Amino acid sequence: MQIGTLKLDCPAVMGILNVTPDSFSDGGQFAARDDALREADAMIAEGAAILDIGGESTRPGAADVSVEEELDRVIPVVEALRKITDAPISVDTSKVAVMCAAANAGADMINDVRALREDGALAAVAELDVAVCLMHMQGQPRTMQREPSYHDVIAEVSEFLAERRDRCVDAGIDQQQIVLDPGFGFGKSHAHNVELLANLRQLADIGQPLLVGLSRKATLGQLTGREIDQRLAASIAAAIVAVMNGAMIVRTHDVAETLDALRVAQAVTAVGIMK
Ligand code: 7PM
Repeated sequence: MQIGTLKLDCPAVMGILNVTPDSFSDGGQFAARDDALREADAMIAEGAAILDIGGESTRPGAADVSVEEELDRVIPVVEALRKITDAPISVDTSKVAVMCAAANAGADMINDVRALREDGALAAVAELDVAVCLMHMQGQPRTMQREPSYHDVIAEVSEFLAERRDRCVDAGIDQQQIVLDPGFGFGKSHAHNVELLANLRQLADIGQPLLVGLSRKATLGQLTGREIDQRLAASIAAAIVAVMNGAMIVRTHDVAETLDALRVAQAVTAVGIMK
């Protein structure tokens, strides 16, 4: 498995780069792009193995963003970043036009919280030379947290991800380019999230590398009683549980701290393998 220049031979950190109008300076489009590039540079310096660039259209509860708006936000950043770094770039989108433009601008992976279920997405990605992250989500972002419900959350998420993987392979996507993600917080109660984290190994057994996004999420707020900007320790603990249960990519806001923690887990795991 290889994503751009990233060999997934041990767990890696994915740095989250939001490019929304409100996440950066109000100095206009070019200033916002410069802010994003500075932030990206800092995350690479801290050891991010891959960056995930998102135009916010897929965030829980977020209003829909038009194709034009998402293209305007994301593509200039991908282009500029590609000029200054070999670091693998992932683009968080469900829109076919953004997937194509991102790949043309040099993106290495499409991170789709809808797992290529939009019309034309499977066929489009099959034509592009990119990896893909397929995430599980129950319902749609605006309403998915109202009443998440499962008979057996592990079995249902597992079946969904294996089925989407198979559909991708049938559509002509290289199996070596497919990453799976349980989608923590996407149509899941607190109890569902904890059950998934505890049983992540079953999802790893599907046979594709697993990506997990737990950084600062509400479930960690529930466990600790802490606000979003006070969830670093909980995020790191969750990341370690995830990699000890087979996760290969940890999506995080806090690259340096998460990488330190992963190095400790990696050292212990490496000794375990030698026995
Ligand atoms: C508000 C709530 C803002 C939640 C942002 C979020 C994932 C993702 C996101 C994930 C993959 C966040 C989320 N989460 N993509 N995009 N996996 N593959 O916390 O868990 O960043 S958005």
